[in-house]
Amino acid sequence: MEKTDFLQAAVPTWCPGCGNFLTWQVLAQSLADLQLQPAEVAIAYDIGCSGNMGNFLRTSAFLGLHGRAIPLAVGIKQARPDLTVLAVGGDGGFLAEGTNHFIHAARRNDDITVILINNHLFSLTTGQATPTTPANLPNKTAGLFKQAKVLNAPALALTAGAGFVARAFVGQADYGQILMEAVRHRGFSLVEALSPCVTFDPIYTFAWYRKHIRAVKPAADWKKARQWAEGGDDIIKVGILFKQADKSK
Ligand SMILES: Cc1ncc(C[n+]2csc(CCOP(=O)(O)OP(=O)(O)O)c2C)c(N)n1
Ligand code: SF4
Repeated sequence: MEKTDFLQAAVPTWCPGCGNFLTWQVLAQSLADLQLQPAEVAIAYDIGCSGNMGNFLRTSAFLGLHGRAIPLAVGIKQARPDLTVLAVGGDGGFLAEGTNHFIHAARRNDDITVILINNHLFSLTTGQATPTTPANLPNKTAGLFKQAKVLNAPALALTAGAGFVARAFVGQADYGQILMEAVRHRGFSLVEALSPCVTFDPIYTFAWYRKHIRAVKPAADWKKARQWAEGGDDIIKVGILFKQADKSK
């Protein structure tokens, strides 16, 4: 298979420069490199800018309700265990509306790959705060809620018992390798994709990420992974933070 076999003819409607373009292209390439056929892959999409990817990737797809892509993916996998099943959505969909599904799919070790495209905002609805919005990021709901603690997707997945947890900046050279490893993993796998929203986020830009990410080597040490997930000092650890042997069998 070629990357183009996984791409629809439609031109994406994202803002020029949006990080979603990279996930779209890199995921298509990764699925082709995994030697999968488009019909062997089913992707459940959330509602949001990220979820619009369902219109531009050529696989079996289900564009569901906001916050519900993960249970859709779980249901697809249960009905068709032969398929490679992914859920693609935003930090709003997976960590606000659908947090419960995220936690329980990780806890149950459902055999799906979750690509959580973290742009720090509810972007399709023009930039309100989600549970991942840093306190310093201007947004349309600033002042309404105190962001006492932001949710950290890799840390939450680790706490819930996920066996494969990764974080990647969408512009890093090995993003595709990380996606491929996540899809290969049997059991629940998470890739938090750090993806700039060039329209509503003036701080966490491509340039910002290039200065602040540090790659780590894949580990099987849960405590270390938890530390890497939490980070600190404005340095964000990227790579496969945690990978344990297949628990799904
Ligand atoms: C149940 C439900 N609640 C709220 C909405 C409104 N809504 C549509 S898109 C969206 C924001 C999506 O944000 P996120 O999941 O972070 O994805 P992004 O657009 O940032 O990629 C919201 C709140 C909805 N469609 N359905
Ligand atoms: S609003 Fe942000 S996330 Fe949505 S398409 Fe534009 S740049 Fe991308």
